[in-house]
Amino acid sequence: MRKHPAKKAPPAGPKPAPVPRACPAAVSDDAEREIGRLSRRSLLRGVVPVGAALLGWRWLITRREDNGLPWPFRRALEINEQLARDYYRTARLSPAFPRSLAAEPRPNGDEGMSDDFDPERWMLRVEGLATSDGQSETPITLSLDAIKALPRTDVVTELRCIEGWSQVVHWAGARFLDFARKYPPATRTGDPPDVIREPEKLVEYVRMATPDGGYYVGIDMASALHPQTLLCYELNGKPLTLEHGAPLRLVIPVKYGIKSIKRIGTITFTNQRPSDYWAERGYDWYAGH
Ligand SMILES: Nc1nc2c(c(=O)[nH]1)N[C@H]1C(S)=C(S)[C@@H](COP(=O)(O)O)O[C@H]1N2
Ligand SMILES: [Mo]
Repeated sequence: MRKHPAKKAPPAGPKPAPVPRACPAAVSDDAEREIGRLSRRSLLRGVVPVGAALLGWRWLITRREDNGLPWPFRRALEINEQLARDYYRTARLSPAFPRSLAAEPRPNGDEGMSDDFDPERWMLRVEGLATSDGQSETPITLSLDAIKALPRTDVVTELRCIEGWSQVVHWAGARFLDFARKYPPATRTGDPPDVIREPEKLVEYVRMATPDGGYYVGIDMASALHPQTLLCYELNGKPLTLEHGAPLRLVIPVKYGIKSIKRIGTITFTNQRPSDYWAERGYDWYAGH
């Protein structure tokens, strides 16, 4: 055992005068208060949260089960999944702009927009819909009211033309996604369609053409179901005019303007990659940007 070094002897000589202390009793009271304050604080910082966490944990693990997990865990997984899906979708969102920047775009291109068109007699033809066994059935026709009955959605995005100009426009209409939920496409697999949970099972393409067949576009299903893709009937707060594609046009901000077909006559869900007016004239079929 090591010996402690011997204490130094106090220096010889007269005892130093005691250092004056301001009221010793007050000092120890202060110290006690400080200790009390610290332990109360450590109680709040340590014991209370730990206790709360334990209670919380007990609450969690004693919850009703949902698919083999206490429901709060199941909900957390579902929220995670939703976040992942939302992230996937929103990761590709086209930039949105303030409405104050929106203006009327130059009317551009009138292929397939013959003068003898009568908007009053217009009906939308839809082909390639699913039946309950996932196969396509006979075409249906829809009025504009059927499209307007779907939830109205606004987007303020840039219309970008391959000619080099672009314009911020405020469009309104039905999301193509909501249209496809109400009128589901046939599937490739023969399964019943589930547009939200199993879009990969749907046929791969959407074809749209003007009533006279003079202009037509092919769209991949993922871009058609993109949350900013609209079946549009309003431009900058007013009903679409004929030159901008009344009664119904496509607005697909993730692609160049060539794909935003005006005056849609027919929508076809199909597994054959559709021909495309501008792709046949040398432009990129996908036309994303
Ligand atoms: N039916 C039809 N839709 C069309 C076109 C066309 O020639 N015919 N041109 C496309 C092109 S190249 C562009 S840039 C946009 C322009 O839309 P806007 O005329 O409403 O500005 O429409 C697209 N949709
Ligand atoms: Mo364009």
